[in-house]
Amino acid sequence: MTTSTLVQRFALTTSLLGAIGIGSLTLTAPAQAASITNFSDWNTFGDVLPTPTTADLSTDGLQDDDFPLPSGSFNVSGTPAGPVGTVGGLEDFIGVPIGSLDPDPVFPLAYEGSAIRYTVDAAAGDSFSFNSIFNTNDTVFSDYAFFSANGAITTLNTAPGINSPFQYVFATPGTYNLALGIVDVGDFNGSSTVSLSNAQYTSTAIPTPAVLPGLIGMGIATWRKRKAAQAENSAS
Ligand SMILES: [Ca+2]
Ligand SMILES: [Ca+2]
Repeated sequence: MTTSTLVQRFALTTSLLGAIGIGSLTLTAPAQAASITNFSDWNTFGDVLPTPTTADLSTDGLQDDDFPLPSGSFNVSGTPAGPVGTVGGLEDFIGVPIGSLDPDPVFPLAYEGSAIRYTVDAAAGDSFSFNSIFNTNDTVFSDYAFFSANGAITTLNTAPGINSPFQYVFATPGTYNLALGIVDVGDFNGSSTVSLSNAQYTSTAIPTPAVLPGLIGMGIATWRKRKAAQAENSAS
């Protein structure tokens, strides 16, 4: 295909999309998607350092819990990690029953942590994805980072230093309370961090390839009618 043919086809496609009124739809991202991918727009609990593109969280409670490193070595914000397993604690913040973050109902329990949360109205098939990197100096217990959607908690990759992608697909339409967090397990000591990045929201609201041919077919019909009308006007 020559460059000029390519340009002509692009011009025709743009014209057709404009004729059927979806040109702007394909070029403008939904406001909701822009917001959920900005970590600065998420609510925070405990030790969180959010930016528009990243969020760092830790289990550092600023209580000499980074031993053998100096106190506060893992803290990212100056605010201590918050309590787990109590009213007004981390479970209340992310909207799950107290005890939900404990690896075991008896032992070990989760002691403190940090999280961010965001509420989104999703359509079936929409997806939210991000990357996480977990790090820890805890050699006794296994602290962990997690993702939750309406109370369903999934543990993220806890292999230290590995940049891991994660994707959640919304199975049914509705309002979803999302949370990302990290907890100290077994005791308050041995700090851990998680770094989040690359948040993306894919919406099914944009016409899919399956329906585009039909829409373009409608556009061609409209375009031909206009051309015919123009030709008729020119002739008269
Ligand atoms: Ca701690
Ligand atoms: Ca720990």
